[in-house]
Formats: sequence, C-alpha cells, structure tokens
Amino acid sequence: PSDINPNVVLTEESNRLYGLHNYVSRLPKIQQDIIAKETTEERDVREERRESIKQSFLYGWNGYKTYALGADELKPLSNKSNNPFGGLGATLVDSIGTMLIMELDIDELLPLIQKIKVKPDEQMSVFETIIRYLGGLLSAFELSDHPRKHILLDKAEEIGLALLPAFETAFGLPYYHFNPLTKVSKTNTTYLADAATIQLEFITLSYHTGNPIFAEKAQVIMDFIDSADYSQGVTVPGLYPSDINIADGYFKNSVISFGAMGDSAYEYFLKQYLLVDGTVPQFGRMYEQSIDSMKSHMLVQLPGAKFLYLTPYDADRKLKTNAMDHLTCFVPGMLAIGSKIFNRPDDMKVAKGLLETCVHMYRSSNTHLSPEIWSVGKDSVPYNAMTYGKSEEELVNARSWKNWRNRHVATPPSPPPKKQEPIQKFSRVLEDVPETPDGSVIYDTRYLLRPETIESLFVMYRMTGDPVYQEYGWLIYQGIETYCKTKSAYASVKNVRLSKMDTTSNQIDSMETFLFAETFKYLYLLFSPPDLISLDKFVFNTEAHPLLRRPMDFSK
Ligand code: DMJ
Repeated sequence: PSDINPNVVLTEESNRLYGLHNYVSRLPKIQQDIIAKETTEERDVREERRESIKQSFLYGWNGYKTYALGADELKPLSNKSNNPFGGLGATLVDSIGTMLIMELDIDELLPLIQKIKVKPDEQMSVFETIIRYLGGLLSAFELSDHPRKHILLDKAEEIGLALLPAFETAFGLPYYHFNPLTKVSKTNTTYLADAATIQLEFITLSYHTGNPIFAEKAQVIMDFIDSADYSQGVTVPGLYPSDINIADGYFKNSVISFGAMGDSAYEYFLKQYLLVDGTVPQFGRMYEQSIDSMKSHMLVQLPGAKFLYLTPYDADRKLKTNAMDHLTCFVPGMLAIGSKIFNRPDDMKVAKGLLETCVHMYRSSNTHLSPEIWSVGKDSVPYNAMTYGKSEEELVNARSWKNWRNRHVATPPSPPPKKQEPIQKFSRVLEDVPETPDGSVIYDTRYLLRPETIESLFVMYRMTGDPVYQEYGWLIYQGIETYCKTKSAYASVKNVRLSKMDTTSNQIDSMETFLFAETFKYLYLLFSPPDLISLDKFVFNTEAHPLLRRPMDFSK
C-alpha cells in the first residue's frame, strides 16, 4: 500500500471510534464545527433516545440470536431462517460494526466469524457479498480493538480471494451472480450498481492485506465506466444506463437511475474520492459530471413547492418515468457532502428539496413509515435553480416590467447591506405536514425497514447542526417501533397507509440485514455526539459500514 504522503504516518492505535487521530483531511471539512448547543434537558432527551435505539437494536439482535444465529436472516414472524446471501451469516456480519459503535461486546461472535465457510456451492450476488460481508468485516476490523480482531481481516481476505474469479471477464466487470466453488455464473447481464460498488471495500482490503490485486480490480471498473462512450450506449456524459452486458461491454438499455440498479455507483464515485482523501482526481471528476447531468436531465420540481423528485430517465426516448423509489433517498446525503467537498452550494439546496420529499413520504402516511415507491406530483417541470420554490404567480410578478423598473430604476440605489453572519435559528418544533402534491400517488405501499432517508437525515444533521433532522428521525423511529416490532424482532410492513388494522396482519415475514447495519446505526449516530464516527474521519460504504479515510493512491 502506498500512503502517498510519506510525512504522514497514520497511527492505527488511536481511539478506534473517533478515527485516525493524526489524520486531517486536505479536503474541505464536512461536519459543522459546533453542533447546536444543547441545554442539559435537551442533552438528557437526546441520550434517552439514543439508549432506546440501542435497546431496539438489541431486541432485534436477540431475536436473530435466539432463532437464527449463523443464518443470513431471521424471519421475524415465523422465527424461521432465511438464506438469500449464501448462508454465511449475513445478519451476524452486518451487525458487528453497529455493536462496536454501541460499545457492545463482540467477543463471542469472533469464533462464529472464524468458522464461516466462504465458498458455498451456490450462486451468490457479488455486490451483496461485497457490501454486506466484506464491508462489514473490514469496518469491524478498523473499529475494533479486540486482541483477536485479525479474524475479521482474515475472513475478509478469504472472501475477497474467493470472489476474484468473478472478475475474470472480458472487461473486468464482475458477474452479477457467481458460484465461488464452481466459479460458474449463469448470466452475462449485470447492473451498474452491481458492477461499480466495489471500490471502497476492495481499496481498503488492499490497504490492510498489502495485496494490491483488489484495488486493481476496482480501478479497472472505474476506467471502464470512465471511458464508456456513445458506441457502448452511453449518450449523456456521466449518466450510465443500468443494464450492462459484461461480455461485450455494452450498456443494454437506456434507463438511468439514481434508485434501484444505479444508486450506489454514483455514491461510490464520491465516496472513493473521500476514502483516498482526494488523491485520485478521476473519482471527483466522474462524480461532478454525473451530478451536473443528473440535475439537467433528471431532476424535477413543482411550482411553488419545496419538493424535488428524482426518477429514472430514459436517455434514448428523453423521457422521465413517474416513479421515485425509497432507495433514491440516499441522494440528499450524498449531494450535501459533495456540495461541501466541491464547493457546489446549489447541490445543498437540491439535497434539501429531495429530502423534503423523502421525509414527506414518512410524515404524510399515518404509520409514519414511507412507502417503497411513489409518483411525482402532477405539474412537475424540470429543475431550474432560478425558479425552484417559486409559484407561477411569483414568477410572473418577478418578470413584470413595472416591478423590475420599480426595483431597479425608480428606487435610488441603496448602500449595500453590511455583511453579517447569518444567524442560524433552529427549532425542534416541526412545521405542519405540507399538503401532498396533486396527482402524487403511492405505487408500492410496503416499508421494507430501509435506511436511506435516515441516512440523509444523519448526514444533514452532522453538516448543519439543525436539530429538526433529529426530530424527523425520531418520528420515523417511532413508526418502526409501533408498526414493525414483532414478538421476536422487527418486520417489514405491507401497507404504510393502514394504521388501524391489527399490526401483525400488516407485517411481512422479512427482516433485511440492513436494519442492523444501517437503519439502527444511522438512527443511533443521529443522537450521538458528532465526533463519534465523524464524517471527517470516516466514509460509510453503501451498507453503512464506516471505513477510515486516509490518503492513498492505488489507481496507477
Ligand atoms: C442496502 O443494502 C444498500 O444500501 C444498497 O446500496 C441498497 N439498498 C439497501 C438498503 O435499502
């Protein structure tokens, strides 16, 4: 591994949950220095809430431990096991990092990790294996000070090595599904997110093992995407259709998405730039290009409203689809961080507008849970930074000749106002729930315990210090407690609009591992002191596993 600045010797021993203590990023600072001052009372409430979230995590964990320990998932209604990720114990691995952050003991789990057989004779998702297992193990390795924490890294390396044959393809793009034992895959089609959500984990694995092969595989994919052109089906710079044929390197359809199938590819353009402390300009360039194109081709606004929507875009037909999915709600957090790193203030406004929509989907449903997919309000128009938030009437008025003359000609110019630091007025009191825009309907009524909106609330809170984001998070947490809790753990919900029916009959017998890795972790951190897993020291992989930021360059 090459720490590119030989003068920076990063000590690994510093307090693990607070990052490498002598690492100060050369990129702009992400977090707000002073998070809103709290009174003792506010502090007590925050700590109480934090403790409740920890107890909820433990409640779900104990259900898994009792009925399904070692399996991928617990089915929270029937108390049976479910193994969609090769049966390597996905919930176990996905939970360890959260336990470390919550200062829970992982001692008894290490022998279980050691025993994991990494090559089941079945088709496994390369993407899920990387984000859940590799991400989980590497993050836990970096966060832990356990004397036997090497077990975590050893297992990560074993998994990494077992996956390597999946990258032996014409362009180095990994198979979508792959049998690590027989090394066979049944399909040549993969998806943008599946192909390009590898870099944080593979770069970190190379860093710790000293074996550059993983980072090299990750870089080949970045170069492939970076150089993809019109002849391969890329028609808008920085926006990549979601289906890829890995045999001929062609982007097969023309639908671009920041939700399902596309999401984390764009997330990783930005995050790998942060991970390596900006040492590889290519990553930053790719991120900015994608965001510029997204804003000009995909984003829509509603006249007079704060809501912004981001839906898939068919680049060939030049058509936006009408459905926004919950997965897209990670975008506000990403844009907010990117706005700071690359000094793009308008991206912060867009982040807030999109978050407005995501939060609204929770607040406007009577369970305080968000549906999985909803439609854009009617009357939507392409995003325009000049007109965003203004009603038709305001716009007509603003353009009237009389108003313009009154403001600019008739009135003598007044001296420029003295520059004053804006006074930040924060309030914990939530405004009334705005009206749901005309024509907006719910296409998929389920809540699947997903984290994205909470993730964006967490990022926004850390970046602005505005406690309103905590209040939104608390509302969502209460929805989860009320409608998802089962006798043994937490379940997904069938219909977020039904609060009156018997809770159990509105539940689905499924508890995805990201409840433990992401949803509870982001909630817990939302109510934690801001230097715990600071965004200036860590970057979260797409499964919310924090990885240490440090200058390094494997791209050459
Ligand atoms: C997680 O597994 C990851 O965040 C992934 O990138 C997409 N979504 C799920 C959680 O919703």
